[in-house]
Amino acid sequence: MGVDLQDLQGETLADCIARFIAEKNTPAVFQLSGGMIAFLIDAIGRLGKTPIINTRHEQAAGFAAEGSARISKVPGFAMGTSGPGATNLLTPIASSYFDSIPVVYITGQVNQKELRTNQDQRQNGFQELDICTMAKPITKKVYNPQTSAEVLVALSEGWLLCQEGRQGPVLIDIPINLQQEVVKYDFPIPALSPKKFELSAEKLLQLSEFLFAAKYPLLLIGGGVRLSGATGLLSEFINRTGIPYVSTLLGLDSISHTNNGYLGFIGSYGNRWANEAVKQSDLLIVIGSRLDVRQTGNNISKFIEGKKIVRVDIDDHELSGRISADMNIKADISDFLLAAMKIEYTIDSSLYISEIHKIEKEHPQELEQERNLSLNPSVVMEYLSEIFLESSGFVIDVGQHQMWAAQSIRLKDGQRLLTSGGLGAMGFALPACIGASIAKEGRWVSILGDGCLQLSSPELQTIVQYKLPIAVCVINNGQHGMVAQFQEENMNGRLTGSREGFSNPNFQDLARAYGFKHVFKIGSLEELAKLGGLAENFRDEPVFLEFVIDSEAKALPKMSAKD
Ligand SMILES: Cc1ncc(C[n+]2csc(CCOP(=O)(O)OP(=O)(O)O)c2C)c(N)n1
Ligand SMILES: [Mg+2]
Repeated sequence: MGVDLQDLQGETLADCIARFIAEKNTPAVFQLSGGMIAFLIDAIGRLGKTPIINTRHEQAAGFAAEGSARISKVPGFAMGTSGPGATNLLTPIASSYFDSIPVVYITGQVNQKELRTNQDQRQNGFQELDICTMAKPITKKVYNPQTSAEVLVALSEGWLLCQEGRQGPVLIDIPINLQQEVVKYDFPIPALSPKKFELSAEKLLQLSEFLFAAKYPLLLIGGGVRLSGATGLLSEFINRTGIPYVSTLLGLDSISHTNNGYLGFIGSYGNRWANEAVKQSDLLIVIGSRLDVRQTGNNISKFIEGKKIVRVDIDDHELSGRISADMNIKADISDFLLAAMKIEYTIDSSLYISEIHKIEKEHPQELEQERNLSLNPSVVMEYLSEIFLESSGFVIDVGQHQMWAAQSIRLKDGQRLLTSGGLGAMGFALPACIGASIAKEGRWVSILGDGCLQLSSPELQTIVQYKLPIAVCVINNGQHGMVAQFQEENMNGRLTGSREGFSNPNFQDLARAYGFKHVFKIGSLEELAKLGGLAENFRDEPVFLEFVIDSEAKALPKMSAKD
């Protein structure tokens, strides 16, 4: 397997792994302890080069590693012990797979002597569990090494693989007896050749024909732009060509929100004017988005009606997915933009842009709500963008509050917005915000619903313990609002399990019990207005803000099931 023979003077495999991780400069290893990873964590601790961040749940460790990787661009590391520690990692593994985030997940495994000998035996060792089979469909690759040399190969290959092409997680399951072995080999250097792309002259010609024939070209920006590190190139492309643009949920932080050509957030819960911009466009260039149902609605023919569609994606499985385009370009987005900029093309879209902004003025987001609310969630989001204008970014959970945030938060250029896209996992925001905050200094803002907080509240302790400058913003509508809205529309208003039979603790008391010193409850516009003045007091400290929202507030406009 091409390993370099070297005398490593008595280093154990655990020591080698600790050294490997330290050399990679990942911001931290996120973990919850357990016997089967104790040697690994001990080695990382003794080496003292990589911070170990203890979360209160392995799921949180995984989400935090994902948050860290999204921000630092260095793959994250999350660890959990065998059995329940490993199964608790499955949700973040799926999350990083669907959103293409490079994370190395390491699970401890029982001693090889304790492993079951046949697949019909349920379990042999205590907490023995076949995590590799479970994680296989939600990783780029699982590694089930049998020797310490194979662990080294797994780590060096997995490290590259998670970042190569379409990024995503890998899992390495390491038996405890191997961790303690004295290793005679150093890490091999695996050969993974990055695939390069060139836009063929023929495709370039077709693209330019599409562009010159179009009256209303529009760019649809997805999460792939950030992933390929193409945000700078994209803004150059936009400035050069003058093509206006809309964004998907995951694309929101790859584009400028202050440029006049930004026509909003699209999709089932998108801004009315953004969806109108898509409808009116006659050439839609989709960059790094898989065009899932949340973006196009159920009615695909309505979505594609009256326009040519060009799709650019690194993954051809996405290109052959739900929407078939007039032209598919399999490419890394940076490579595509560089090639596309060779086309001498600009367009004056000012009329189209002003038509769309007119709709925005006539139907402002906050007036989409059906009735007067004591606190309008869109106004809260606009306000949060203002008072946290200087923050490094926003990390949003899953539910109505997620849509309110996506519709109304106006990002400053460079500011980040993270959320759980493909998996839509409640409980993502708080731990992912912890990871983001470990990866990059500055104020971070986590926006989460009352339901989501109850999936992740133990991580309030992690925030306080590590003194992270996170503003925890809870949008408390006393329910699983997104489900209640769905039930109201589809189940004759029966709200079983979402509002009925739902309860919250006193979040103010909870936050104080965890040691938050700055704890506020905001239930009216007057109280909201005072918040800006208070912000000075909690500049770099954890702060807990609870916004009380009427349970009747909805995520609107909403495409109907027929759209
Ligand atoms: C782990 C998980 N369980 C269930 C769901 C289904 N779900 C989607 S949104 C939602 C409600 C979220 O409640 P809350 O955090 O209060 O947000 P709200 O919709 O009220 O703003 C639920 C239960 C999910 N997405 N993830
Ligand atoms: Mg709620």
